[in-house]
Amino acid sequence: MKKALVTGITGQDGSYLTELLLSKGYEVHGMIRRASTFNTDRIDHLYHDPHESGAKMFLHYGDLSDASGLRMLIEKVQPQEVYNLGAQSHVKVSYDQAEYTADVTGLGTLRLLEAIRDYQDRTELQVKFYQASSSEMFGAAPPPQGLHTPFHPRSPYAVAKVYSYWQTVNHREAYDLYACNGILFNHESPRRGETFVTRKITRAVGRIKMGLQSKLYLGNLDAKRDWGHARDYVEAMWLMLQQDVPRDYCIATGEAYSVREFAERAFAQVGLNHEDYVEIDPRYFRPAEVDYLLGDAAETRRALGWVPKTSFEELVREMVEADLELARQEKTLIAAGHQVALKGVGNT
Ligand code: NDP
Ligand code: GDR
Repeated sequence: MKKALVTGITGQDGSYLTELLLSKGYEVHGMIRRASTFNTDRIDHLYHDPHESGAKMFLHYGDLSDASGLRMLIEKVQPQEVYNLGAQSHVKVSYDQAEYTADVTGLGTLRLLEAIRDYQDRTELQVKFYQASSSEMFGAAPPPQGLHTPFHPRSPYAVAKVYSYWQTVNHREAYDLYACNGILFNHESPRRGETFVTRKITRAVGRIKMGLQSKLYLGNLDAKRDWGHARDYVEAMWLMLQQDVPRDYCIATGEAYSVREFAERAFAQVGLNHEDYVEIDPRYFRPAEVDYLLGDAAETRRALGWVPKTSFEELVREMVEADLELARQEKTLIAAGHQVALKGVGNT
């Protein structure tokens, strides 16, 4: 049985990847951060008490800022594959926490790569490594962006991802590590964090439709993104580690839509006009914006034999339907006298 270690297992991608790996018969070990509240909502449906027979997913405390902890974890788990999905992943937040983002999203990757290199050298057991690289690294480069597009990062987050990208390439070239960068364009789902724009929109659509919210405040509506579905994209991650030779890949749908178009479609799905509800609040503008991301993934698709299964229309529909149901449940709770708070999203 293959063993995989996943950092960022509690995130959107971590949860879908874990489902995929378990379905393929893997034993999955996830690194989670200690928090004063539970942060495992997205993977709770996969959890079995490790004392019971048949448990295939195991969770370990750890943090990308803690090199010795990472080393101990690799030693303990002895994985054949490591997926580094952990990161401070919010672009706007990276402006408020630039150094922290560099530490976790940038240096964290180096700490993990060094732990793997050391383990592999000593044991001669191969560990394949996946790095969650991002289309944000292309930043200001004009579309379409692909493997040959020079990076021009536009945020502390994107700069940290560029650092991790090159550390991954260098570990492959210098130490013969099986290490791949998956440069993934935006991918969303009903499990997307609520401060990313697609989920912020679909959450608001559900709540507005149910009469729980009256307005949706957004920033730059003109930004364009190449949006796919996270469930499809984690398949590409896994495929990258099943090839004979390690290399880098770009994963995208090849279609881009503006934030305004996403909002228009999401509101229209419940019979509402987005113009009646969306207001602009400059606090959501970024010091430097990434205007237009459109992926050129043709070569990667051929190499991996991968195609996205979910269209833009299906993605929006699935997210709106899920958030409508969530708002219905909230309404029922409120009617029963429970307090349901719209969680504070600050300036994100
Ligand atoms: P999420 O923000 O949903 O998840 C991030 C994960 O990283 C969470 O599990 C989080 O833990 C964990 N994490 C945060 N800080 C640390 C830390 N200091 N040490 C260890 N773990 C930490 O991101 P996604 O699932 O959307 O993305 C997965 C990865 O892919 C990220 O690296 C992201 O930057 C990258 N990426 C994402 C794209 C997208 O469109 N979704 C596109 C391209 C790249 P906790 O739950 O405790 O906060
Ligand atoms: P992004 O995603 O920055 O592309 O990073 P996000 O959804 O945060 O922003 C997309 C675009 O929407 C504009 N926007 C807003 N964004 C947010 N969050 N909130 C708003 O109110 C709002 N209004 C307009 C933004 O300015 C931006 O142009 C995501 C993350 O998952 C990264 O980790 C990942 O690497 C990239 O996608 C690819």
